[in-house]
Amino acid sequence: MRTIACLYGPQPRHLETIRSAAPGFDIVNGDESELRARLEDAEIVVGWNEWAEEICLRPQSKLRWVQAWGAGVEHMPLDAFERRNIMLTNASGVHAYPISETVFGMMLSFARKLHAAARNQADKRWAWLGELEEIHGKTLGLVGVGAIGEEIARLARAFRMQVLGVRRSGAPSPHVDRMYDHHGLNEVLAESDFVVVTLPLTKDTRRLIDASRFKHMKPGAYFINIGRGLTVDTEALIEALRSGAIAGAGLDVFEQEPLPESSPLWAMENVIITPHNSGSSVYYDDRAAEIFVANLRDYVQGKEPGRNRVDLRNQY
Ligand code: OXD
Repeated sequence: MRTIACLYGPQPRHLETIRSAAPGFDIVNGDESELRARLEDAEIVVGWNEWAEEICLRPQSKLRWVQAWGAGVEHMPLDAFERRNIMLTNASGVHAYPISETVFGMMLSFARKLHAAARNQADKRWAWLGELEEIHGKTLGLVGVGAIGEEIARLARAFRMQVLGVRRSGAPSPHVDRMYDHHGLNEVLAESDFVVVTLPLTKDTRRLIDASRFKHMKPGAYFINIGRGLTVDTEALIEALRSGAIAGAGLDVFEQEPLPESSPLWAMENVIITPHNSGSSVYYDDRAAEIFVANLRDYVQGKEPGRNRVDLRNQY
């Protein structure tokens, strides 16, 4: 029997829609031992993890399509998928609302010093924080404009921000005032009051933001990373913060996660740290399931899944 294995633990309402989209498929979503026992037979796998990878890449595996439950696919065996002609789709787009809200939370905190007030509150300290900044009218530089960057740009309009963007294709986007390809990165860094990195991790983006990029940033600017920690040279970031070359950083992702206790970033007053949860949302599974079920309907009709196909060579 044709089998779908769900590694992410679907809720009953999602199981219902999966069943009605793929009549005749057997759906396995039990505990780990049941999944391990049935995974070799699965034609479709939803979600991914290390032990599933070992089983799914065995020679006898029937795997044809993986629907990843996250957006980043750098931890997946993309070369093996390509060799074995396995399709990969991801959950890109699901993060646009939650991550853009986190980004605005960080920008507003820095401008209005909410993070400093929260620290004072923890010490029951009533302390005047000086004249506060605004994000209104500031320049926002988005590095890696995909679904998340587009949503951040749309919201930035409400604050009358000027929005600059960088993306591989350089293709324009309705809410980005000026879009560049990667040749324009330094120009965007030099003009922006807030730089927001939403890059996936690929061979081209690994440590793209290094010491020389921080040198291009406008003095007094803020740096936010909600993409992948390995796109940034952490030592260079720490140095830019220590020297005052940049005013602060909002970080959801790190080269090493969890961020080690020994990291100097923890103690820096101009740093806001969140534990790689900016994409978290109570609506996450509903949105990801909607993408999967739309793809499943295509697949069952003998078509290729139409939403969020990952280009295995480009790694996103
Ligand atoms: C993802 C993430 O890749 O949240 O989905 O980091």
